[in-house]
Amino acid sequence: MKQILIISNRLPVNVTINEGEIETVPSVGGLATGMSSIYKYYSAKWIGWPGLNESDSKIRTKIGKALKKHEYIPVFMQEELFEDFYYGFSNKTIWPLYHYFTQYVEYKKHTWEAYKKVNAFYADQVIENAEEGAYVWVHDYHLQLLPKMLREKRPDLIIGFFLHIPFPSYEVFRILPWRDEIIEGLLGADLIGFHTYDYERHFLSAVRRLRGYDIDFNQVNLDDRFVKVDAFPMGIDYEKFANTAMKHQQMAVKDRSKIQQEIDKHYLMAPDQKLVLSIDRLDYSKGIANRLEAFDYFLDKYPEFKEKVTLVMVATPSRTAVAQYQQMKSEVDELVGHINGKYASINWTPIWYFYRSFPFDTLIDLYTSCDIGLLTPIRDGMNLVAKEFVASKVDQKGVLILSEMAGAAKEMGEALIINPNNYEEIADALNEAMIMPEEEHKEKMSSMQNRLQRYSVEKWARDFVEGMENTISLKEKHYSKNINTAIEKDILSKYKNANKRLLFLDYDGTLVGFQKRPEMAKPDKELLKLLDSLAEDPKNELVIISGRDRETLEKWFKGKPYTLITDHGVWRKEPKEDWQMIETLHADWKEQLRPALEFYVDRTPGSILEEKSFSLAWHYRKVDPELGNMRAIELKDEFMSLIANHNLDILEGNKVIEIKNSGVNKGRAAVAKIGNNKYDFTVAIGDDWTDEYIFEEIPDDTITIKVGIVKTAARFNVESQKDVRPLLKKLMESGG
Ligand code: GDG
Repeated sequence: MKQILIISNRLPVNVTINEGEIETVPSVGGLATGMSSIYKYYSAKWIGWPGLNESDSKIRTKIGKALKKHEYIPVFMQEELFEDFYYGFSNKTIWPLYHYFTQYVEYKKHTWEAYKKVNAFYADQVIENAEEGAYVWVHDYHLQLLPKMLREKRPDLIIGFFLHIPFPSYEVFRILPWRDEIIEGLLGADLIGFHTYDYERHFLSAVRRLRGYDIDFNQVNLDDRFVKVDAFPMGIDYEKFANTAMKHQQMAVKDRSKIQQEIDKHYLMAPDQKLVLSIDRLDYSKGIANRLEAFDYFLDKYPEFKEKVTLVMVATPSRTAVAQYQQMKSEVDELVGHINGKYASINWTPIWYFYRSFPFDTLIDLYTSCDIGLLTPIRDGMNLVAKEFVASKVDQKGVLILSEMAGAAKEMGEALIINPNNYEEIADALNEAMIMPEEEHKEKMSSMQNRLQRYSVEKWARDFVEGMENTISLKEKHYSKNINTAIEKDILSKYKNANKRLLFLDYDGTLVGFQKRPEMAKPDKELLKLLDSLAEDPKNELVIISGRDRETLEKWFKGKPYTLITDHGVWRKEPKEDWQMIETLHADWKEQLRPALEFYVDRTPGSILEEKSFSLAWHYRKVDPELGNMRAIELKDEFMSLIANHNLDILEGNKVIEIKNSGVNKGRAAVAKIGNNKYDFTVAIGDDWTDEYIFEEIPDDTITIKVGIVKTAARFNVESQKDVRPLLKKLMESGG
């Protein structure tokens, strides 16, 4: 069985020390249920904080031993470090920022340092426990640096990361001083998962804008590997909620929980009253204050419901050490007091407010007994309470009112969806829920239940792990053409044994890396030396084949013993000879099209127009990546009709769009260069889309090599531009 390690800030277990004796009680939260569904296929271990920071090393060891039977590995931290990491950076920086509460975000260097330290600490624990090639699934915002830390030390691991909270839009994310480190940290993973497509979109946008990486649908192409990004909406343990709810409903009255008996009594006294339920951690993101204000507004706007409705509000204490949570607690206490004071009568209290946590069975009683679920988060990654409420409605009687800002709203379209800041809308939804006919309850509930039953937390976990597995086969597909030691050996021996060799080398992105401006990519000394030594071998003919103009290449390679093919195959220059035009071309069209391209340059900051003898090239490497891509599509679209009847082509390169005479391409130029000559070794190396013409048109026995791990007609790949020179060097050396 393959190993999987699950890493989260908190282990799913409660540890207590009673007179030196350790007691461990696993907590059966949603995540633990989801994970248990993959235990059948993997040998699993869970690494995380056990909920206490024991400093005595003997007791630590004892706790470690007690947890071992559950396959849990505790991470202990010094109290101060934990404070800065957990209450500090995680909950005073990331949490408010990702939930769009920018006014609460703290930017403290020492808490960031603690965050880094704790992530590194976790990395050590993972590395110590991970078998070769193990799967590692990292959870949530506390551990965003962990994927990169693991990747650096253990490239053999398959790493997945799932974020349980929203990923904010780029405009908000960019506020963070450590945004680049966080993005790079996450990109250490093979698979990154979010609850919704919106969060995925925001993340990809931040990746593109901050780091400039290329994105192909939901795949980030890094220099040497790629990262898959996808949406996996987390589900719940549906059967557990539905079955427990069913069991409770069939229970004899005397066996029911205390709270259920109280509710039963209440309904006996006020049979036409309805209960509205809300359950959340007391957190500013959950929109508790605005819910109360909207409830107040509802009672004002629809006075007919006075004495007919009660809001049952459960707020579970959370992060009580953080100032904003303390302030919010006072605010909520005050609001509840204010509303109850304003409307209460001898027979009616508008709000029953519980500031505490309840056992699971009580939770089910609340879900089944209350008529309306009212969940109004300002921002919420998913909101599982909404799903649990629906799953527990086994009689399909009940209405859910849900904020559009919760990830769950994306899947629960049958709920009454509201904007949590719009009291009018909330009040109207409450009215609608109060008077909704029961057939409609049933209709809405059953569609939501069907979906929740299908996409349970078990399915969610299996899907994510399957996503991780798929990255392996994807990698294999990509890397199958990668030049490994055996292939390299074969190429080198063919080179060695050949007497007449031809080498086609693309320039930008192959021999040199990309620069912000094209003229900055001059050949360096090391490159010239390498090319010279290759060209000096009398068995070799070296060809630089590029989309660049002939003036530039002539300047850079003046007097060199190589053939130059420029302008995508318009011109060729043999050593010591003059330039020759390979194809007969015309350039009168340039006058007509230039103004339209200049218009694009004016409207797209950072883009430039390059004029070549027989083509016009619009470069957008320095443009904001999203704008650049959008404009490129626009430009292609517009020019498609402009160039009709002109015998022209639009050529798309790496961050450049070129308009040129049709029929001219590097492939034709390469074939023309070969002519009737017989070579016993031909190699062509290129990174660009325009090099695909060479790969396609050149004779089949050519060793064609694509730079980068993308789809290609070439026979082989190397991972990045950095691999090209070492390969050429090896060729040169093997030539004797
Ligand atoms: C984060 C994201 C995302 C609550 N009170 C009691 C109690 N609960 C249980 C509920 C539910 C869970 O806690 C709360 O989950 P939520 O999803 O609603 O919210 P967060 O805690 O903020 O969770 C959130 C989630 O991660 C998963 O990815 O959905 O967006 O913020 O399961 O039942 N359980 C018991 N007593 C209580 O009083 N027993």
